[in-house]
Amino acid sequence: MHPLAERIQNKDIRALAKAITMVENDHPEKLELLSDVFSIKNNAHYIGITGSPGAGKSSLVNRLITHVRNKGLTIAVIAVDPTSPFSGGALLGDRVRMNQHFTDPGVYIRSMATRGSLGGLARATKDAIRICDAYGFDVVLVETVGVGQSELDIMKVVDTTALVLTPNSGDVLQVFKAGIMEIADIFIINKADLPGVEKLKILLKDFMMITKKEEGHIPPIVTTISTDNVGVEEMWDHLKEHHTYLYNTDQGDQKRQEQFKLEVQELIREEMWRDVARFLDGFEKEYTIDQVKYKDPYLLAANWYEKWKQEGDK
Ligand SMILES: Nc1nc2c(ncn2[C@@H]2O[C@H](COP(=O)(O)OP(=O)(O)O)[C@@H](O)[C@H]2O)c(=O)[nH]1
Ligand SMILES: [Mg+2]
Repeated sequence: MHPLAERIQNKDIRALAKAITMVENDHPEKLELLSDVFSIKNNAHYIGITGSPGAGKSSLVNRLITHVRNKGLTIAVIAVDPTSPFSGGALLGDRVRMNQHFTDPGVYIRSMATRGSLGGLARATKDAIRICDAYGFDVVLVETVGVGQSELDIMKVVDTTALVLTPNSGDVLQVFKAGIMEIADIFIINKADLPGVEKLKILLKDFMMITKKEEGHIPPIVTTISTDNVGVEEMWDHLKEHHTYLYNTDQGDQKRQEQFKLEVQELIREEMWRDVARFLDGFEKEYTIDQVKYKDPYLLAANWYEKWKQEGDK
């Protein structure tokens, strides 16, 4: 077994942090480590929290941490920031807010960004989730910053996706366009102290009619006021309920099977892309940018592809 995997299994928190950094940096031993990590996973509940910036995700996560800890469970939180490692602001605010949990060994908080990882942020996030799972956390929660394509990718790797909306913000349409409506397992109307909750509920139900699946889990709508700790228990109960559904029904089984298939495909794609990238790196030196400028891109791509295949056949 990879020494880091062994240390993670023995609850060495520094090994956990180091392993996640290796994943972010696409370390050469990454796949070997992850395969060992996978063999010691403990089946934690993977939860994703998504929603527009300012919807109250971090405030809710903070409340949830306390709630989960009171139930005697441990929790890892991964804050994903696809923009850059320099964004600071939002995450810094989160850190201050979540500060109260920093000395609790049952809580681990980590922010993630891609630093050129080939598989992208969603891939790195999934690997980080697995690492936290292997360490033995009962719950691994991922918080994203917004509702774009990378959020959508990330939400495809968790068990349960909670979508946080706020009354009168108009973010429903944005969320709908991003395709997040379809993958949400739980809708949360946060800031329920503000007017417009009933209107949003009606709107949500309309959208649910459009995106409705033929069978399976019907996403519940939960209202919360995270600043006053209202609705957090209900939110947690619904998250758990969905987890139970995943493990006890055919549809849940099917969903997990789909995710597994997708993941294998993703890993193959990443491996192949690694090859292609290496090839292109070398090949670009032969075709300088000046030569490329006025050439037919289709022809050039076909040309490169042929060369790549020949390389592979050798
Ligand atoms: N009125 C009200 N404000 C809230 C509520 N939840 C969060 N906020 C505020 O909304 C702002 C953004 O919250 P934050 O948790 O950082 O949102 P995030 O960007 O989705 O993580 C903060 O100023 C919070 O205090 C709520 O239930 N009601
Ligand atoms: Mg936040």
